[in-house]
Amino acid sequence: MEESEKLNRIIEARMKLKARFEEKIRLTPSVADDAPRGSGKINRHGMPSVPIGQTITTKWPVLDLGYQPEIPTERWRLTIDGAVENPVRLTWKEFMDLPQTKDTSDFHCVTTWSKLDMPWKGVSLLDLAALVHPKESATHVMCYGYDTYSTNLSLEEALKPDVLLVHTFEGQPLPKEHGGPVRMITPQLYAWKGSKWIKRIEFLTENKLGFWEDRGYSNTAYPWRNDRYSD
Ligand SMILES: Nc1nc2c(c(=O)[nH]1)N[C@H]1C(S)=C(S)[C@@H](COP(=O)(O)O)O[C@H]1N2
Ligand SMILES: [Mo]
Repeated sequence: MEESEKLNRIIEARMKLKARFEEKIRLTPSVADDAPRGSGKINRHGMPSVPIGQTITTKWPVLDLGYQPEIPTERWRLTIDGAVENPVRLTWKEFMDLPQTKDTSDFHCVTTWSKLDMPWKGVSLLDLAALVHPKESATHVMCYGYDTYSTNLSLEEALKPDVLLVHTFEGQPLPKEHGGPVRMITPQLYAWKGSKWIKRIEFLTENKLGFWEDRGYSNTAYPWRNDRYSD
């Protein structure tokens, strides 16, 4: 298939997915809360820029499971499978040939630090979904890291336009300690929802719990509701 035709197919599928999830996304708490808890000026999705209980840091702390896998880009692969019409296993080159998105967004860690205005570049999960065509029955994703981490998301959260698989931060390759070569980011949820060293995205037809969600963290993780732990 020609490059331009591939791109057109992704754009067409992206528009259909957008239409399919538009209403659900509009109703998510980080867009629709009428009494969001937090302070500071209102951010681009309508929430106070500093969620309740968070403190701004300019440093960037590192959180992991005590192990930082070393994945050279030649060995890196991204599998996207499960409830999709067209499962793929992408090489680095195939990933970098997909439409690239630049965005500046905020990062809220459940351990109470937030880092604002982080400039990223990567591939949107929406475009990756457009590539694999989620089945009508798909409702969630599970993301897996090379370090055995996992974390789950509903599709109305995962398909927001600022959810990216990033490889570049401040114009430089994403450092290994922060999940390089590629990690996911979820600016409208606590940051544990974004897997570092990402290797697989599995589309699911029902919700399942990831690593932290299974150990008492919230399934939903809404920063403006102080939604840190499951009850
Ligand atoms: N693969 C993987 N992803 C992960 C984690 C992890 O341990 N392994 N920790 C999560 C948590 S709890 C947070 S707050 C962020 C931290 O990202 P950072 O270390 O770049 O600040 O990554 C999330 N993604
Ligand atoms: Mo975290």
